Amino acid sequence: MAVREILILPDKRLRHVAEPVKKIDAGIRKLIDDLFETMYDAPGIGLAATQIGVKKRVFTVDLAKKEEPKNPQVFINPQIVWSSDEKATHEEGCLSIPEFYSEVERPVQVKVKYLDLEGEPREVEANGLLATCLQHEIDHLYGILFIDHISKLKRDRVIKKFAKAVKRAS
Ligand code: GNR
Ligand code: NI
Repeated sequence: MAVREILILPDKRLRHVAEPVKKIDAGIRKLIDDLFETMYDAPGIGLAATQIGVKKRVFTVDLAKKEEPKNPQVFINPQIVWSSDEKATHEEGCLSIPEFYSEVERPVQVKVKYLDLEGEPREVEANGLLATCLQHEIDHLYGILFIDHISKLKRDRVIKKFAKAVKRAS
């Protein structure tokens, strides 16, 4: 297990599109271990392989609160197969855009098909925070960030701020 480096905006690799996992082998299991360790270390409630520079359709989630027992969940080759017409707005953040938070409107409910760690097909119907998180993580696998869902004015402002931070550091 290893804590991996989380890519930060404007890293271009955050815009890469991930490829489906063909076989759940030792390499994929190691990737999943690293995703969990990196996610818990951050800490965050979800982490997509894209965020550690791996172009594979995998992400981890744990929505358990600090005082609750851990609830590690892994989603391999996830796909949204249904989303509600009803939308809701929730505040989102992202480990790849540290300390920036904004309200995002998304479908309230989604149905997601995916493979579990054993390669078994599964389906989950989610609402609330899990629905938000699943959509946020699946977006990452397509190179989409939550700032792509906010106003252009706000998005340009945050992109500019992170671009400046890179210049100052070099
Ligand atoms: O830790 C995270 N919190 C969060 C809060 C609201 C909506 C989405 C998220 S996901 C984020 C971790 C992350 O960046 N996952 O990609
Ligand atoms: Ni994120």
